[in-house]
Amino acid sequence: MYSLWIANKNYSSWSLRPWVLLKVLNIPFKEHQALFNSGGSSYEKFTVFSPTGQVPCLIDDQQIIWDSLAICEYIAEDHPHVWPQNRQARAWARSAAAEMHSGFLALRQNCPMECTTRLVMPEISNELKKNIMRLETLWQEGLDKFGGPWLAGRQFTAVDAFFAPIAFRIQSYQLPVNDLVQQWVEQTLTLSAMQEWYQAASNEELIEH
Ligand SMILES: N[C@@H](CCC(=O)N[C@@H](CS)C(=O)NCC(=O)O)C(=O)O
Repeated sequence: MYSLWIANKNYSSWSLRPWVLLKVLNIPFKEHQALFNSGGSSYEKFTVFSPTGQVPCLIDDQQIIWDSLAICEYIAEDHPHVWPQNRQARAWARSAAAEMHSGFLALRQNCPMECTTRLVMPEISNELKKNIMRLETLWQEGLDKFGGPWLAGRQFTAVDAFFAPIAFRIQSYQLPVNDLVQQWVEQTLTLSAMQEWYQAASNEELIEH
């Protein structure tokens, strides 16, 4: 069985991606949690199981996979429904997930994932506005092309998992998004896997940054 190492559910957006994917697709795994050190790096603690000193990290027998995108691709080799069946949808989903993996910097930096936080952003920078507009364009395109209700079609796939932390961020910072994105946010937040994550995040001790 897969072993998935994650950090604090309240903060670790990268951990959420493979975790929610495995949960929603009902793929069995054993969860291991290593909590962030407060006020400093967790590198020493995390290198015990992860070569980069970062989470998430998947262990499958002797095989170690240490990056959220690589983890989803590894799981997809055993479980092809991680990505959409349709080739066009799969190409789109992979592109959008990769874009999330390497982009959306303003969104990540200005609105770090803190599931239990609620605050209104005093100001939305131009860079953040551009990221929000890009989300809206992606949503329009995915839902128009593949028919929804998930980003690349009828099933929740890895592209939805990659954007799942955005649902918590939009909720926490009350970001102004159009109805299409808001609807996806609501359906994502009501998934039992997301509620389980949120509940566990609420029970964790808060870390002072
Ligand atoms: N590209 C990596 C990024 C992983 C990453 O940045 N993880 C953060 C936590 S969400 C981490 O482990 N940070 C270590 C620390 O804060 O000491 C991935 O996709 O898995």
